[in-house]
Amino acid sequence: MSISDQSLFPQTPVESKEHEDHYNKICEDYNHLMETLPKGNGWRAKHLYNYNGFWISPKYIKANLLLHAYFKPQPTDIFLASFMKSGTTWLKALIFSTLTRHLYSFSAHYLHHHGPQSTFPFLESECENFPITDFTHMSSPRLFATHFPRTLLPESMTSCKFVYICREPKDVLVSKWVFMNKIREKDLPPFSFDEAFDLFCEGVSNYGPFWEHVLSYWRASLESPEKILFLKYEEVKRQSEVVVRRLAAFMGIPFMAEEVEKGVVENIVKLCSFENLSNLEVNKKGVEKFGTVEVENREFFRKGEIGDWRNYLSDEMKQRIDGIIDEKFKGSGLIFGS
Ligand code: PAP
Repeated sequence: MSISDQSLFPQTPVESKEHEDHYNKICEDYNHLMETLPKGNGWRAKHLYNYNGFWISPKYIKANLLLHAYFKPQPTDIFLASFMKSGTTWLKALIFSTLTRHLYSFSAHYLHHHGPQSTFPFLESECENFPITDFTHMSSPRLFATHFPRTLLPESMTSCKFVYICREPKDVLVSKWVFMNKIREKDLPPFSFDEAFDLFCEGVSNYGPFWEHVLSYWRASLESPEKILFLKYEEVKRQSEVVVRRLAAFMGIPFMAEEVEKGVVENIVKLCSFENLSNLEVNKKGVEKFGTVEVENREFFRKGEIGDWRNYLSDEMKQRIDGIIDEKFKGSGLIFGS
């Protein structure tokens, strides 16, 4: 199938001739665009395309065009942004349970029977349903997750609050390679760790380059710290309760002293821990659909550790990737522990 084939995206029914023309124009723009974009090796599918400096799948390039055309942010929206495999699932659970702490008891919690993925619509997949989907049915504050880098988002979204989670790049690489192999298209040849490593170092992986993604939010967080809470996986791991309190304050719902005394923060941390979530039936057996791609919930819970890269990277590989990361982040003020 040609990449510019419109059948890749179902014809979206639209309400009026004007809307239809608008939607068709976006499809046409997309088709023209795809003929011009540089191509690189894909991790899940055969190719990724370089769109405004980032390696994105065709489907999500179209999603990005639709996002720009149709998405209407509300001032109270909260976005969770991340480079893939940086701790998104964990943060979904933490943010959701912090926000809804007055709705659920910890003994009969929503997350006991629903995967964390279900708490945040994934913007890229949802965009496939524009202009039918408009998210106006969602109650405020609406929660959305995205892997798009900051610079690919519509300007109108930048006035909303964002939580950004990043993670040590070698652990991201390993986690991403394992995950992509699980969901890799079946007709493609095996995808070795060596190949993934080289591509990652060249910046070629979904939503990469890693460093440009992280820096896009890091710079924005320095400019508007009240709008972007920039977190690291490693600090969430080491100081979970401190982070949960920061999250609550950032979202405008700080914990009251009585809540802290009653152990609410501690309970949220326990509920969302890797040990607890990964052992729930829903996360062992459940399946989540992202557009047309189905993923088993258990694939989002692998080890949940810091430093697993040591089991995959040689000394030489470590030095190469650390060298790239040091150079790319030089002068930014952002450091990753290793
Ligand atoms: P995504 O980009 O597909 O949404 P994301 O949730 O960001 O994935 O990352 C998955 C990683 O977070 C996995 O890391 P690993 O491969 O190194 O193990 C997963 O195990 C880890 N993870 C998921 N939930 C938790 C959690 N509650 N606590 C700590 N780590 C977690």
